[in-house]
Amino acid sequence: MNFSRDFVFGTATSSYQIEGAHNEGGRTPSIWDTFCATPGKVYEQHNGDNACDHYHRFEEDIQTLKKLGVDAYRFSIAWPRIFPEKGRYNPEGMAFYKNLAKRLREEGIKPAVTLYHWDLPMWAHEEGGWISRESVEWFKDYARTCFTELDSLVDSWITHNEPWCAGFLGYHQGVHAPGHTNMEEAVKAVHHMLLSHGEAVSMLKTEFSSSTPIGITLNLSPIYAKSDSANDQLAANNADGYSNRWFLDPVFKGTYPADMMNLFSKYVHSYDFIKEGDMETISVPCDFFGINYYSRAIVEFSAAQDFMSKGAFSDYEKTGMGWDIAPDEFKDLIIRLRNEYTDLPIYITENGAAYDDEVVNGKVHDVLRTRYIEQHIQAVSDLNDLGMNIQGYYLWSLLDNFEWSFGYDKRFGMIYVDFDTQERIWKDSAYRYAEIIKQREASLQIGS
Ligand code: GBH
Repeated sequence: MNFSRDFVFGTATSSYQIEGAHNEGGRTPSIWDTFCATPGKVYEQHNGDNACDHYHRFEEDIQTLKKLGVDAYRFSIAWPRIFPEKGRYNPEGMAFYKNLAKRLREEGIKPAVTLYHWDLPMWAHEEGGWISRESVEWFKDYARTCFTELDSLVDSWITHNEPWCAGFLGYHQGVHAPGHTNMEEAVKAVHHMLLSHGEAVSMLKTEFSSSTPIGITLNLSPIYAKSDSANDQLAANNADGYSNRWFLDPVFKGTYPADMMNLFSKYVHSYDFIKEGDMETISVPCDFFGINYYSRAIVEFSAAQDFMSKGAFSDYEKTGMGWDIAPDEFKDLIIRLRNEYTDLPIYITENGAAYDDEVVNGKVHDVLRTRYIEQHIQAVSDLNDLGMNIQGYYLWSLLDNFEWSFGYDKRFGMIYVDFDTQERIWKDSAYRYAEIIKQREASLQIGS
């Protein structure tokens, strides 16, 4: 592996997944609190009420980050801590993030801050949520407050995390909050999320004249057809449209893909929610591009599955989520993005794997996760050797945490969390990650 000194090694979390303290500091519920309380939505009806109790233990967690030797820490802000009610700013909620960012900086760790990692305030949902175009205005108010209070303490801003999940899993597949199953709503929700992204980017640059880098994070998955048959090829094209192009095209080309607009029009009765100027707003230039990569997919044709396409059998080794381990396909993905979409610096803002970890004599030998991480960091190094300009890698995740609809059943952390005692235990992967970060410095000293 070969990384320059200014390559950023980091790790990532999100507010609802780790903070807990759901009713402290003036926080009101988000759509995830409500979704968790709805029977049948989340594994064993788990919720983020306490999660990793990071809200109270952030000092300890910062010490862990320091021991790991990471350059940067990616976390998200809980919107309902900042605006617990419509139009009411809550400085106490902001104080938590100000202090967190300040303490990170004092320890030499760069804060990379995501504005929206899925915890929409319930008040906003009750007023129509992302389906309403007004959400763009609510998000702008929220972003403006965050920029005002935090811009001087933050090293990079990410507007949205994975609008595919927030939009399509939340409003179309119904497996994420708010649990709707309406494609027309989902397409509108995505549009408003993307608009709010563009508006926030422009705001930071014009209203604030800030030079803090800002971008968006998309979850992208390379998709392959099961066979050469025209039907399977079509299925792959459609799945790619639904998962990837529906986001890449507007952000980088200022258009939605025409073939997908056509397919979606079976459900979307009118596209008149796309107003003049919207596509220019969405495609405003950013400073970097964030990518979350976990897996690839293979699809086959099925008339019933429509544009979602049917997942096909794959003989690849899987993680504990059942997702294919595919570092080579990760390389295909990045090369394609360079060829078809953008020259912006890329950050891998998430990559990692869940496994059923076991604590034995106070240790966690997570051999498979360690290998997954090594393979993907090696892929980043290979990609940079090809000139792909990836400037950072954030491991998902620092801690085992609330894995959305899987509750605490799936562990993504490099640090094990005992959710009864809140004890944190370093897994082997954490030691290995710290070593990789350190080795970079050692090898560079020899080389330079
Ligand atoms: C991210 O979502 C989230 O940002 C984060 O909050 C979460 O904890 C983390 O990942 C782990 O899940 O088609 O079967 O091959 C990732 C969401 C994961 C969605 C991979 C699409 C495709 C799996 N994506 N998934 S498959």
